[in-house]
Amino acid sequence: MASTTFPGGQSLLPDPPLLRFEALLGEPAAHTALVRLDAELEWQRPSLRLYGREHPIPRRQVWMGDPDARYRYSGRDFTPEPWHPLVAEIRDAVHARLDAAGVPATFNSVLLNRYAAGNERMGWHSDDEPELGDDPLVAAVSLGAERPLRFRWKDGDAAAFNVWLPHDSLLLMGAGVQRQLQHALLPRKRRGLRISLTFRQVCPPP
Ligand SMILES: O=C(O)CCC(=O)C(=O)O
Ligand SMILES: [Mn+2]
Repeated sequence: MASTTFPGGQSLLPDPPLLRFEALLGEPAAHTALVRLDAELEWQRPSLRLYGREHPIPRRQVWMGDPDARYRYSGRDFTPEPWHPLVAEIRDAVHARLDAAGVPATFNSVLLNRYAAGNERMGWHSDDEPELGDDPLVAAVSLGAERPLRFRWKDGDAAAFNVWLPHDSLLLMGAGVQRQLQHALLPRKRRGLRISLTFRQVCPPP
């Protein structure tokens, strides 16, 4: 896939914008973050109802954020856990990196995903829940094993493509990405632990 450089990052797609930044936290901070988030969060494996049957999700997760950032995800209501200080630090690093790149954003919540190995995954979806408003920005931080996030277009026949997410990288899915594309973290052989943090701005209910 063609890519151009961007202040402090790489533009992978101009429209809608997909930007990838590397070395968000630097080492050893990124490694420490992976180890501490793995150990210190209360990782959950909720079940989702599909065709009348309960299926535990094929990964673990934690929903975290400001108290009013309530969220419906795959048919369930999530009340956020209060900010873990390390996650708040990562959020601030995301804000600073995006500011420096001229794409300011503010996030009040984050879905953390923990994939123990390459068989754990997330299916095709868009982050387009009504609470996120029109054309939300979603910023995904990756720690641990490098895996590709696969994208496919909702309309037309342009080819699906992979965006590789190295340890300590940040992917900004800009305005229009959720409307025009779906993404999935497909299974991948021989991969170790990966934790992703997908930051969002939830609009509080009126
Ligand atoms: O783990 C990832 O990089 C993707 C996670 C994701 O798509 C989500 O949290 O909505
Ligand atoms: Mn997503």
